[in-house]
Amino acid sequence: MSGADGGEAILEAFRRLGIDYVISSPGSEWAPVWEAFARQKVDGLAGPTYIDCWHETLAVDMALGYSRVTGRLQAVLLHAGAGLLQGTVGLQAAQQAEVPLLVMSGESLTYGEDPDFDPGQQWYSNLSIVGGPHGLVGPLTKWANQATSVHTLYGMVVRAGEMAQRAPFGPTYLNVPVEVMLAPWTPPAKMRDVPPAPITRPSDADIDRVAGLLAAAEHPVITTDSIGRNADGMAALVELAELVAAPVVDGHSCMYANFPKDHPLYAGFDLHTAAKSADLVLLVQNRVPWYPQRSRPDATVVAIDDSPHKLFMVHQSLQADQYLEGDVTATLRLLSAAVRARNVSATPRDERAASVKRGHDAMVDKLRAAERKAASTETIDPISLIAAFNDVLPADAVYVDELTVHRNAAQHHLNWNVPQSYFYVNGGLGQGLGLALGIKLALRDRPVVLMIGDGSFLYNPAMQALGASKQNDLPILVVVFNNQAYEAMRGNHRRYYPDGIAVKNDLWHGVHIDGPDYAGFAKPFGLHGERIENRARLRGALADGLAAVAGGRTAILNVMLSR
Ligand SMILES: Cc1ncc(C[n+]2csc(CCOP(=O)(O)OP(=O)(O)O)c2C)c(N)n1
Ligand SMILES: [Mg+2]
Repeated sequence: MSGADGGEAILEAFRRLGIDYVISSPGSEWAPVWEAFARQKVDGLAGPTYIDCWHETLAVDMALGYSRVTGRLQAVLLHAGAGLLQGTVGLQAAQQAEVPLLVMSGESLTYGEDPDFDPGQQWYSNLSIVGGPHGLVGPLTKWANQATSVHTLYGMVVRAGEMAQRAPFGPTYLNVPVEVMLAPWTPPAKMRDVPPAPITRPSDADIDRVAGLLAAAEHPVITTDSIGRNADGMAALVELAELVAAPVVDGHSCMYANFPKDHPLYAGFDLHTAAKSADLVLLVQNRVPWYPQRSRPDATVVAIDDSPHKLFMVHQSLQADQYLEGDVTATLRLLSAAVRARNVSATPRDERAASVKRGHDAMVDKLRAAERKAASTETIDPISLIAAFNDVLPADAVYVDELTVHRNAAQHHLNWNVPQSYFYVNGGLGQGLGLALGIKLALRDRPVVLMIGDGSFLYNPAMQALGASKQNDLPILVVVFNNQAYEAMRGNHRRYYPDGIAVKNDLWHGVHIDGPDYAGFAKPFGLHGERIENRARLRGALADGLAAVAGGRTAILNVMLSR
């Protein structure tokens, strides 16, 4: 590799880390990496694909979406401090979703004082950050630092990537000075392909102790927020739940399709009721089981997580009696094997399964009754919209959820039954479009539906995302749940001031949105758009949108809701 410099060191590190995509919202510091990408192409080398985005939020969120599906590390290149700051909402979302991500941006060390090198006067006049850009993102990352020299650069990129992929999973950040990237680089004599992070697991003794609790429990309950983060997490949870006939409840901060909705052991979202008579509760990757925290039932509580105490939370009250720490899917498989070895007696288990099924059937009857009621008007109730998804979209559709007041209805009524069919958009508003595009990048054969509030849509870099959808051939179905308001703000105002002046006089602040024609944004990009006001048109409009997506064009459906 004669003539190689720090840019080549970075790309070689990405190759060795097995990174698929380098997603960037560009800045002038990246010329050395672009040079290395040009060399990769000219020399016909295998390596990551480079994607340019028109906004940093979008770049981080696309990488985040891809990693939330694949669990695999991707790289994001942003610009200096300013671009990094635009990406920080996505960075916080990655931290909270515990997704491995390697984010980098640059600075200059010489500011024009080196007579032999002009980095560009912008670094001197505008771009410097006192303390370095890594100082901006310390609290949002697992590790943030400056690359100290071209000699350490390759190793630091590899290490930052390796760290991001170990529990607690999360983003790491490297500030790479321009001078470091431009310096000649001699590759180390030995370079290795980075092995995947090992699967960690609890001890046999700990597994056996919890298997004993499960075998002896009369009313075990399982609750999870995000076992669906692991591609085979759902199957592992089904196996264990069936072995002990435990109802499975989605937690307050349900982020994924964790358990098939049509499974007779699926018990909805009400942990408080489900756990009332429980003698054993398994928290399976559930970081916020009790709210309020005093609602913890009088049961033995076992927390199962790769890192139960979340470093990014200010307060967390698991109140666990026992812990199983390590890879959660592996732990569930080990638990299943240990329970099976104990020969749980069939009679109480089968009676319990029948009782849980009765509860499940009653819950489903209630949901269908609510859907029939919602279908009694000409206007579109949000429940009717979700019921229409269930009717029109295929079973493998992937739902991405950036809803607020309608999230409850979506989570209850959507029929997700296969892994990776639901992704909650965590972090601040404005991440949904990028996340959905990144998910589509990873799941090209499945239809991806973004459910998004009208207010949330306006927080997104929408133009930039529609451009990225077109440029990268990532067609998605965007459905705007349009209630012409930040309705959540009104709800909260009412909760704090139920008899207040605003309620009495119907005088609201922070609520009204005089929004644009959301479907109209499709036109400049040659995409599909429709505004839907009538329930009778709903299924047809969804089918047309889906057909546009199948034909390679993103569709925006602006659905006017009655509430
Ligand atoms: C970045 C960011 N800014 C502000 C908020 C506060 N916030 C939460 S919900 C919401 C309103 C969202 O409006 P919309 O998507 O229309 O949902 P609706 O309230 O109508 O259900 C706002 C402003 C936020 N969550 N994130
Ligand atoms: Mg709204």
